[in-house]
Amino acid sequence: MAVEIRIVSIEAIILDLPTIRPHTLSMVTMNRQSMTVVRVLCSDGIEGLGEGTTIGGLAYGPESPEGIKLTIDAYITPLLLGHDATRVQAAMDLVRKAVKGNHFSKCAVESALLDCQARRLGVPVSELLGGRRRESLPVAWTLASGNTAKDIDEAQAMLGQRRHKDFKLKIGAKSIEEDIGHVAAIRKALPDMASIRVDVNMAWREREARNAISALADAGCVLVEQPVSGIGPLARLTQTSSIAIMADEVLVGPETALEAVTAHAADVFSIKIEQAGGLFAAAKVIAIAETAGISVYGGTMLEGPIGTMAAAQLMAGVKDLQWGTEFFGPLLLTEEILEEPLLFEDFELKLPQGPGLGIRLNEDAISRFRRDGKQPSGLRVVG
Ligand code: MUC
Ligand code: MG
Repeated sequence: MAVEIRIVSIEAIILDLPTIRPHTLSMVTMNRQSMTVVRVLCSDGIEGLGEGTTIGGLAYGPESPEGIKLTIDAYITPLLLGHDATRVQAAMDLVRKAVKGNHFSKCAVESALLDCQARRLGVPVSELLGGRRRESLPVAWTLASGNTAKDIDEAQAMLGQRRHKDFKLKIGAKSIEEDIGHVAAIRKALPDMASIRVDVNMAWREREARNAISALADAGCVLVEQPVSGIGPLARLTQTSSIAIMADEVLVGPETALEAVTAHAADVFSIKIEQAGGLFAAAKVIAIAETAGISVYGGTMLEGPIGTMAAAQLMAGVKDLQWGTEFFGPLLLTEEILEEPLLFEDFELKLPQGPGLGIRLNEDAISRFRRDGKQPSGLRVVG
């Protein structure tokens, strides 16, 4: 009789990593990124990785790095220890029954379980999600230094290195007039091959957004992400906008995706695995969008390399990726936490061929940046 493979330990470790420069969004300026790294060890010696990461503590979303760790340590781990490690969906059913909300924590654990199972089977995680349609993904860069001249220099450097040609500008913290001037100046300074999009992170009200979107279109911006909060206002703006409107914050799982398509709330959905509640939930959001004729885009919570690769493994299977992704999170960090860095070249992120997520942690970097200062537990990746 086959011996069942069990989950034997789950560790949640908070890392604090500096960013290459301040990153200014409408609600917060980040100077560092904190991520909760999840390591799941199974009885066959296989270890898997997941990541729970948000932006600016509790400034962006309802979960913080500390809350993610607490949810995993106190509520999810006790449920899963001893559970069959090869039955990822069944394990997550158990978690969903006992833990409401907490999408980021669930995503981190589910990613680690999928990493384990894919390693066990000797295939990339993408193969557990339906298989790849591409081996690399277009990656946009976010200009958010808070200064127009610096943003232009940064964009020109990225174009010169052939690292990014699509740029998302974070606006909404300043007046609309200043923001429009900022967008127009950057558009003018960059060559035609560069595209300019903006993310307002819900900072505007509907009426001001309507006028601002029309001015952004005149300035050469091609897409506006989440200008206002709420599905209703977003839907009304989508109906009148001449440029694409993208939904982000309103999409917190398949149910909200269904509400958003029913209301025709956007032209594009930003798919975020953490916001959706995990890779399987994000796959449902993608299916809902595709069925409704809405484009999908690979969004980020500025995750480090683990969360970024989990999302990349999912987006590799998307059929039409007209707007690409923004999987640049690891490049915002000054430090490398992988043995082998993710490969960004020719404006794309290359997917690794190895099993699972296809990445390995650099243990020295983990020791150096873990908040609790603890030394490694002795658990290591096998296979
Ligand atoms: C968001 O709202 O999309 C993505 C890029 C960035 O700079 O912030 C994130 C969050
Ligand atoms: Mg956004």
